[in-house]
Amino acid sequence: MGYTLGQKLIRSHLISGDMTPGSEVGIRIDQTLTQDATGTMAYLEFEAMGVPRVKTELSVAYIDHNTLQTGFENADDHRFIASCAKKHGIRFSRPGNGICHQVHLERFGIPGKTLIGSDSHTPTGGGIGMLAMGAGGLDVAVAMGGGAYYITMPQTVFVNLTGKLPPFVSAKDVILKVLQILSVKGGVGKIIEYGGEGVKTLSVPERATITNMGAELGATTSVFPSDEITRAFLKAQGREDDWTELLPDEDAVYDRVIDIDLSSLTPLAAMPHMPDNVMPVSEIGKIKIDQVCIGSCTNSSLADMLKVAKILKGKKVHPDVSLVVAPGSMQVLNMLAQNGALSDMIGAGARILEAACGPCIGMGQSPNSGGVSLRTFNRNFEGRSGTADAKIYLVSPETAAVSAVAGVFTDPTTCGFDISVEMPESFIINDNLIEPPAPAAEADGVKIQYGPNIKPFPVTESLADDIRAKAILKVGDNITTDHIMPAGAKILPYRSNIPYLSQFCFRQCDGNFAENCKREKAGIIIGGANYGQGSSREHAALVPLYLGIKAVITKSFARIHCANLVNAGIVPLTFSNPDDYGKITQGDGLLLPGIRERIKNNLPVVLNNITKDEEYVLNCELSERQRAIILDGGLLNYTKKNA
Ligand code: MIC
Ligand code: SF4
Repeated sequence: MGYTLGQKLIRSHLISGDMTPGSEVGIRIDQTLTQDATGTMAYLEFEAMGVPRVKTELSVAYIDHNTLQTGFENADDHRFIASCAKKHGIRFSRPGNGICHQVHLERFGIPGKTLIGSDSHTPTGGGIGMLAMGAGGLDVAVAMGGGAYYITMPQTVFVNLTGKLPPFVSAKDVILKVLQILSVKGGVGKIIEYGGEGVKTLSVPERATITNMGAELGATTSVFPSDEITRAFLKAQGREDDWTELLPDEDAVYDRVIDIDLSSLTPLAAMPHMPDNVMPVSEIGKIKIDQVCIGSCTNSSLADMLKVAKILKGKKVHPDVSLVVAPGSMQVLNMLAQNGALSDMIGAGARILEAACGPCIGMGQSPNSGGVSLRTFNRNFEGRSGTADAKIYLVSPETAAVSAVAGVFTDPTTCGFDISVEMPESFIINDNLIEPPAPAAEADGVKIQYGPNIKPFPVTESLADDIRAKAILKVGDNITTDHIMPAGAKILPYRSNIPYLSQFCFRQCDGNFAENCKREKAGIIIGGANYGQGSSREHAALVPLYLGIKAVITKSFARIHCANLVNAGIVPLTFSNPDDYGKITQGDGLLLPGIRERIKNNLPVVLNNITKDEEYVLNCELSERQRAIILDGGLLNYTKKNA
């Protein structure tokens, strides 16, 4: 029996475990990336581990999220990260150089290598055949220190692509189709592997759009084969030597096969407020729009931007629409400037932003009250844009640009514009915004620069014998980490200040959450299915930890968030009978008797509802390693103890 491509990549990096789906495997990590919103914490954790230099083949620290600099906080954090990078052997991608995933694909990604990043869209690298995964900051810190990264061995879904995309239908429509089929929880515990004849018709940026937004499926990662198209992309980046061919075995066995005929696809949109709430653009109707945002790690490649510029050339952005464009990297922006496409965008009335995440994470450009915003981004969770009642639709660059001119939601296949663009044979190679680390011999002399916004992270304690606390909060299905720990311009600058962040925790679900926690000093959260979907931010675990959350009991968890809870020493549990979820009311007094002994000895966990005088059986689906981490009170304690 042959191997899938994902299995081959895992096999070539396997450190521990057996590759049976569902069991834990430890993987050697070749490359890491961090971004600044999660990076400050990751480097504080790395510092706490006391490892002088990273042990990976390559580690890169990007600044791309917190670039607004409305106060000293961001700039201080940039300096802190820059000094850590210099000292510990990490490359530093300065603000303005672009979004981590776009830059990493252009300048550093290598087919066949493993990559983990403290950002959930790290699977973008799967577009060139990397095994690339999002992880919590602490997991990235451990990998930088030479430790393995642990995942539950995934199943594989094979997406068999045939045909060729029609004009005006794009890679974004492919991944929206997959989201429509699988939903935001359909990828949990799975690798989504793309193959079939249709793959040959997709360029690397198109593949990367698809693997990027595989994060919204909850998938462990997504991957494309590395072929001649990958080679041509790397050659254009001056990196042909980094190329190797990577294909699945011909007799590979997949757990599920999904057939998609690219030629049958039409433009799609994810309606407010979930990426899997997908409808054909042609059926949405001519809704009046207020804003269009083009960019983000999903759709900010040169190819995307050139198509947008071609649509805008010689036209005028509708007077009722604000169009903003954020190219994905310095390379993309520079090339747009050089070939005149930037002028076409500016001339039409586009507002050009720096190469960064920007509006995707609510860092500016919040829509007007109740505004309709079409975005080429990957997440449209309620409130994420910074305007609580805005309606965000996720679309392709083609749909976005055509609609910006029309002023109403428009199916681009009906516009009759010409969008044929020619891709250059080579890209501008200019790494002026990437700083190398100090040579090892000089590293000792580099001083880490801490700003006043950096506060120590919460102290964790080893697991108590029993947990007794109220059901401090009860929430429904598909709760995102944006619900748990919101981002946006007012909050994101405080990612290294957990006490300050804590006042915003769960604000959208229960405005009194933080106060209740402070009064009770301990709490248990009750959640529905796919709890913690979305980002990799470990703050969604560290802040609840700071507020005294001891356990989270749900119908099911999203992968990265569950790992972050374990790393923080918070016990993740699931209902053995999902109906028991309905029996608990917020405020009920709960007891997890003998939890320490039960976790230690891998015995069934029971939950006493003291208020209702009921008992429920819970699952604790943790590996032996994870149980040990929980007993020690989190990964940092565990790592120090076992170092
Ligand atoms: C996001 O898109 O939600 C983010 C901001 O990039 C996060 C990381 C973070 O919260 O810092 C992610 O996707 O992991
Ligand atoms: Fe940045 Fe948005 Fe991508 Fe997150 S999803 S890395 S905020 S561009």
